[in-house]
Amino acid sequence: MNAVATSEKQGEVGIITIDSPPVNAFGIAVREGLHGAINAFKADDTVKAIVVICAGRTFFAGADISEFGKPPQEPLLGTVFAGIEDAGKPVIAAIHGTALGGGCEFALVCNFRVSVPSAKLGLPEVKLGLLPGAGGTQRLPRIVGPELALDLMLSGRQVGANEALKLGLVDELVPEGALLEGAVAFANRVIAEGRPVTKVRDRRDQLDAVADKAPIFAAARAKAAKASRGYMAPENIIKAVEAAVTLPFDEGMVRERELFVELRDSTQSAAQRYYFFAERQGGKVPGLPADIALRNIAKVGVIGAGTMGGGITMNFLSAGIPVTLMEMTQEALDRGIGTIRRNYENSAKRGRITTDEVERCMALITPSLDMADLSDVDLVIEAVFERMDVKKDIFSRLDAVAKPGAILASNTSFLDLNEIAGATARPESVIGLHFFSPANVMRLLEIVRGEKTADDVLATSLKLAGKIGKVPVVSGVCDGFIANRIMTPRREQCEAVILEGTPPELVDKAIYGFGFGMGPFATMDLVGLDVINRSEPYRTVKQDLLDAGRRGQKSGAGYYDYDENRKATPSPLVANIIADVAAERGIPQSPPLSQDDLIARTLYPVVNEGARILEEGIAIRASDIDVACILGYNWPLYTGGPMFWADSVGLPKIVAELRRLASIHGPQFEPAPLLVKLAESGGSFTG
Ligand code: 3H9
Repeated sequence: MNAVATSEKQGEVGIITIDSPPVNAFGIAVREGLHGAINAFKADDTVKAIVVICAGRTFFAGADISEFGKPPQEPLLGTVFAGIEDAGKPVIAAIHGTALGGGCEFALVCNFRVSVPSAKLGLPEVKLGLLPGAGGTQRLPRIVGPELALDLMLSGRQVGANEALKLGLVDELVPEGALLEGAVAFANRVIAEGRPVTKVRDRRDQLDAVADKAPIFAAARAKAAKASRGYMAPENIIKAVEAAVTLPFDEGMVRERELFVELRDSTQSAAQRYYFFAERQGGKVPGLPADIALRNIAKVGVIGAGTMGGGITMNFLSAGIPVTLMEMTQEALDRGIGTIRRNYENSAKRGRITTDEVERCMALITPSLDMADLSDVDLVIEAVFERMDVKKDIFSRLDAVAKPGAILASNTSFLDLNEIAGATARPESVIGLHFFSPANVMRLLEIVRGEKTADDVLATSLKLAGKIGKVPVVSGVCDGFIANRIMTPRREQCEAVILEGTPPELVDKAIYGFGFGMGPFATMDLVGLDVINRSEPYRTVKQDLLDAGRRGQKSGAGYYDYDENRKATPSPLVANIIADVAAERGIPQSPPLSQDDLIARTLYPVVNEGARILEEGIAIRASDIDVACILGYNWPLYTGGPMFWADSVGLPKIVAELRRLASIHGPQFEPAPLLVKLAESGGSFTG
């Protein structure tokens, strides 16, 4: 026994309570405590059954993710679990909160599982680039069958207690708030009835239920290839479940271990584990007092009911916060509210929300054509076009009507927030809340801290982000803030290399191959060249394409030609346009770049920009940049984001390549001082 494990006896039932905040992860103290307590009850003949329960907000949240990569310490999880499985007396898991990963696997090792109705179980290891490595891949298929087990382990989704009961994952539900009493009563019944102490490992009924399992594995592979292209963990999970089906239990466990270790030691899993903590870091701002009094946000105003304003509004409605939605004309207001309704109704059609919830959300909107209606809201978010004069006008008028203490936020994606704040007499209450489109779906929220933004305004915004389900990243004021700024060099370099002789389809292939969902040219065609074109002081390919009526997929042609099924093929006409533009601008031609050279050319400058963003103090930490790129630009998560990726590539290699590029293409490639310093001192961005 130790500080985290306490034991007591109620009659013939031994109760072990684990209390290791915040989430009862299986760190060394928990493993030692649990192992010792189980052994003590095993040796105690007066104890006929054992209940394991957790204190605090949740059942075991799985292995301690921060311990991966450190030397293993006995007792290992496998040792603890073996002790439970061989206890020789019934062990009952009493579940509340979430039983995740190793926590769920622990429950599967126990002979019985009881839970409160609000509890959830799941094996989310796939999200950490791992597989359930404490017997989960062998035991879960023995309870729910290989098909559902694959679904649960490949998606990492959680199963509610009611569904778990139906699946046989849980044996009994006990009333909310009475878990211990319910579990002890259950244990007493098991003792009284002399129920056989069966072990999940000894079951084969669910494994043998379907004779031909090949189609199940083929379907899982096909789905994983699409849904998780580039990720290693899904294939190893599938292999482990194949082992569960074909091998005796002990051999299956050996196979699971091999497959687990391969993942655990991979850069991918290191990246995904890093990302787990990175997301949770974003909300932490050094110097912000933990006990700072927050402003109360009970009612919100949104100015602009276009795509952005509408999406922003939905976040608050879904969280039950009323919104006054303001527009210039009745027509724009009606259109915006119509779109919001349609979006909710589509969610209802897909079964994500009920029709009652649609109406509940819609009833929270107060439409308005008059800024004076914003006088009673606690936070206003402006989401109108990106023009400084328009924004300044709105903020000065807003300043006149908003109540004292109201937070005035702009959704600007690149304008100077300090200048906007300067249009008010309360710059301390002005902040940037930069949502990404579609704002009701994308999880990233860049919180832009102006020169004068008050601490309580920042702290309130961080808290609010959590309330509306966003992952916050704090940015200083600069052109493009973190995500848009850091990704600009990728766009610029992709556009540059096609003028030097690498065709767009090769660039797209390289970027897609790196793990992005789409290459930049295919993306521009999807979004519409007219939407993203900007005027430049020189002739551009994009402008020529637009002049030729090639607006992208919607016009049947852009950087590619499209057939009636929107299948893209490279276009000779585009090749000619590119050659013309290059000739007119006197750009020297070279042979097409290789995949590796394309990645270095287009993504090392992103890393370099990240270094500058850190140097300037725009981002608090490198991991915030990674979160912004992964959530804002779909940067492949399994690389950990640009800064983690840079560390895994090796900073000296990146510096050398940037210097080589600078010698050919000019000083914009010169490595940032911070990057050089880290490379020369053996340092890293994220270590
Ligand atoms: C595994 O089990 C492998 C096995 O199959 C095989 C082994 C051989 N470890 O999310 P929150 C921290 S892999 C360490 O904000 P919530 C977290 O960083 C594991 N730390 O709370 C945060 O710290 P801080 C499989 C952990 O209420 C604090 O706890 N399990 C762990 O919103 C609060 O977290 C998983 O993948 C951990 N396992 O959500 C489950 N979990 O306060 C991962 C959390 O310093 N965890 N922390 O920022 C979760 O999904 C959520 O944390 C949970 C609570 C739903 C439990």
